[in-house]
Amino acid sequence: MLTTFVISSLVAAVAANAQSSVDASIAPAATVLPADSTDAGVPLFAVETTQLTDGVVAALANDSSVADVAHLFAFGDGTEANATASAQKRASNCKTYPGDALWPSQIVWKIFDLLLGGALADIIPIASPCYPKSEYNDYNATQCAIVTANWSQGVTHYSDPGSVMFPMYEGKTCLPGTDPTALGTCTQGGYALRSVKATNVAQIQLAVNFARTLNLRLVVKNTGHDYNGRSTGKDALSIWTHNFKEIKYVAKYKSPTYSGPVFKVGSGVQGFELYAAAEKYGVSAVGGICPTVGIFGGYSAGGGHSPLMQFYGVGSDQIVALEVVTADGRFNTVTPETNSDLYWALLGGGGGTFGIVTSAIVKVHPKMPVTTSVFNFTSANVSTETFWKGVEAFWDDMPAYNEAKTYSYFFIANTSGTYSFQMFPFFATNQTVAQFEALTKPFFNKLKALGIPYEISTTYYDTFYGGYQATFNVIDSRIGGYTSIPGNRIIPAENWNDAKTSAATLAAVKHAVDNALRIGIYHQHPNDDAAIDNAVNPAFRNEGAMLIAINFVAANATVATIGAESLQLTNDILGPLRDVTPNGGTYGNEADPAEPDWQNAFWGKNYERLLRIKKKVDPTELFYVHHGVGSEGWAVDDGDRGVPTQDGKLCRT
Ligand SMILES: Cc1cc2nc3c(=O)[nH]c(=O)nc-3n(C[C@H](O)[C@H](O)[C@H](O)COP(=O)(O)OP(=O)(O)OC[C@H]3O[C@@H](n4cnc5c(N)ncnc54)[C@H](O)[C@@H]3O)c2cc1C
Ligand SMILES: *[C@@H]1O[C@H](CO)[C@@H](O)[C@H](O)[C@H]1NC(C)=O
Ligand SMILES: *[C@@H]1O[C@H](CO)[C@@H](O)[C@H](O)[C@H]1NC(C)=O
Ligand SMILES: *[C@@H]1O[C@H](CO)[C@@H](O)[C@H](O)[C@H]1NC(C)=O
Ligand SMILES: *[C@@H]1O[C@H](CO)[C@@H](O)[C@H](O)[C@H]1NC(C)=O
Ligand SMILES: *[C@@H]1O[C@H](CO)[C@@H](O)[C@H](O)[C@H]1NC(C)=O
Ligand SMILES: *[C@@H]1O[C@H](CO)[C@@H](O)[C@H](O)[C@H]1NC(C)=O
Ligand SMILES: *[C@@H]1O[C@H](CO)[C@@H](O)[C@H](O)[C@H]1NC(C)=O
Ligand SMILES: *[C@@H]1O[C@H](CO)[C@@H](O)[C@H](O)[C@H]1NC(C)=O
Ligand SMILES: CC(=O)N[C@H]1CO[C@H](CO)[C@@H](O)[C@@H]1O
Repeated sequence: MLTTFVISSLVAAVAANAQSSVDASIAPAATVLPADSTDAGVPLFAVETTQLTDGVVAALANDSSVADVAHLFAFGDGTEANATASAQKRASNCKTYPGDALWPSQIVWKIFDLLLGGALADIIPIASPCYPKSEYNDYNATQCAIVTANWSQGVTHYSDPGSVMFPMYEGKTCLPGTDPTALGTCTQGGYALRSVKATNVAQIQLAVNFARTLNLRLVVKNTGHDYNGRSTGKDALSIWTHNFKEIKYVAKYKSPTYSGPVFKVGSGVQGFELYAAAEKYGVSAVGGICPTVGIFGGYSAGGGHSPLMQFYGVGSDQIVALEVVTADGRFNTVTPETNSDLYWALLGGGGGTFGIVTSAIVKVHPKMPVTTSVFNFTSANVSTETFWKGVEAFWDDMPAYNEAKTYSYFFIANTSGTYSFQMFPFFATNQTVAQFEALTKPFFNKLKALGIPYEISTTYYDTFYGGYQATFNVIDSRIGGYTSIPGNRIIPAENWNDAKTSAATLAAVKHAVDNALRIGIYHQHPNDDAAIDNAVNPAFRNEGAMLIAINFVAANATVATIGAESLQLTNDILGPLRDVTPNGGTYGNEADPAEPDWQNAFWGKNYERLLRIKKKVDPTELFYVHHGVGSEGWAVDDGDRGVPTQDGKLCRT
């Protein structure tokens, strides 16, 4: 039986031994199962057949070179919640951190690595070569120049096991820059400590069991795109799913709930890979607008809006089955029939909360052509009032655009006193240029009548892929930036039902434009037929548009200023939008980290059931993410940074 005493005395005892006491011949703890040992309807990927089983764990206990630590890798049975709680003796209500009795010794980490087959790596902040003095002692001006020049590219961060794309929430440590005298400090900060660079399921299971037994902070990183620091955490063990890259096309999939073509997709697959595969197989697949966002990390787990949602529903709606490692370390097939609660929760309940997805089977759809259009106008040659009449003309026609199953993304900003409206792009799926022009004719006629000059460029593409490549694919995603904080609001279609509400809503939009750095708006509405009963924010189902507001924070802003800008975003910029959208909500994947009443804003009536499922499938509260389901009892103690960061211990409140 596992007791606190055994763990802590073991750790102490092993720590006292010499490094040479680790038997370097310890073999990876895994066995290979048949690919058809799943009832998802598509065989397991090869990387999924390599698993940890009861037999493998029992064999560890039998092997003298690892027997002492074998229990650290045992599957969960629900009793460890008590074991770990008492292990911490309630003196500290925190996860286990360096210096704590339960913290693994170097030797235990080494054995863990051997059992993983060498997949464990220290996480080193990628800009550390810019720092003449740091704990990493790896100053290298050449490498620093490369990292600094490439900092705003997604690949710089998603190809590293620890880096994340929004330093604000990691705690702004170890920022890049080629002038050493202008730099701050380079420490581990809110970056995780070590990463399991997973290339098979057994490694994920070992890491989950190890973290749960020792009460370590565990995080899951796919691309690092998350806006709220949810793929990083100070002194955490991180699991990196990036290498789960396989995509398999199945033309005739059949389950009790869905018959048709599907992809089985590894959880490391990113948008650009999914779209390229769809083009190759002559189908359409649902993903986000940013090419490097992952499909089955946060995106599909948290809703997932898409240019194709108007036809096929949001990202979560595509999922017909998943393979998932749960908090007990077990590998589960999750379908509407098997683990149905978990299936419901994983489709919209948020990433990093219910388990670690290794692959998903998703619906794919017929290939379709698209007409894209980019256009813009400004207040340079007209009055501010006239400019806003132009915006209003577009706003008023948004219900018609949704009706026509088109989608758009546009920005409104006040730059040095001049307002601009930039459409990038209007995405008219399955429409010819003539159809697009007929749809938007009333709007452009109004611009002409108002005397507002505009520029427009419209192009027809045979398939989604070409249209996507020319437009969304080239948007500057401002990756790596730490001078802005985002927030959003899902605006219900009902806000256009009467002229008064519609005008009040547009007034709140104008207020946001006048107070934020930049506003992005999507006209979007998911196909109602695609909606299945899942945990997706109910606000999406009634959606007419989504607004993203970005507030500016100077690079050298003090904590007090960051706090003030954060409050301004939450209250002054987003407050009026919340007030005019009582039946709206907030998209958790792109949210203000300080979103008030976030349970209701992200999940509405679904929250209660999500919390029940969370308590059942993760009784030890292994998985924590900021503002994730069941995160109420926890907080990161980072001192005050003005915004919530991951640069501190995670403790019960
Ligand atoms: C530039 C940009 C554009 C975007 N465009 C869109 C868009 O068009 N539509 C849209 O809906 N959203 C969009 N988003 C938001 C995006 O959906 C979220 O940032 C999403 O969480 C990213 O998921 P990821 O797996 O790539 O990132 P990560 O930061 O790696 O992970 C996000 C979350 O998922 C968890 N996670 C990762 N992998 C797994 C796994 N295998 N199993 C379980 N949990 C996991 C992580 O722990 C974390 O909590 C955009 C974001 C950015 C930065
Ligand atoms: C453990 O070792 C004993 C003795 O060698 C053996 O009989 C038994 O099968 C082993 N059990 C496992 C799970 O390997
Ligand atoms: C955990 O402890 C509580 C009270 O301390 C007890 O009621 C419960 O039965 C224990 N659960 C398990 C699974 O041991
Ligand atoms: C410095 O970085 C460059 C670029 O990565 C590399 O080629 C070089 O070997 C590095 N120098 C040292 C001393 O590590
Ligand atoms: C605005 O007016 C100026 C002249 O006043 C002209 O040069 C310019 O081209 C106009 N801009 C647009 C967008 O029409
Ligand atoms: C627009 O920007 C200018 C200059 O930055 C500023 O003076 C003005 O107040 C802004 N207008 C509004 C309505 O915020
Ligand atoms: C796309 O348009 C064609 C022709 O207008 C129509 O027949 C087809 O049903 C449309 N496809 C979808 C998925 O709506
Ligand atoms: C829109 O504005 C930019 C300048 O801000 C300009 O370069 C571009 O050509 C304009 N036209 C279109 C169709 O986007
Ligand atoms: C930030 O930098 C600007 C100049 O770029 C300077 O004017 C300002 O005083 C600085 N603020 C702080 C808090 O250091
Ligand atoms: C300036 C610089 O070093 N840029 C590099 C950015 O990364 C690309 C590869 O993605 C290199 O080719 C560039 O040299």
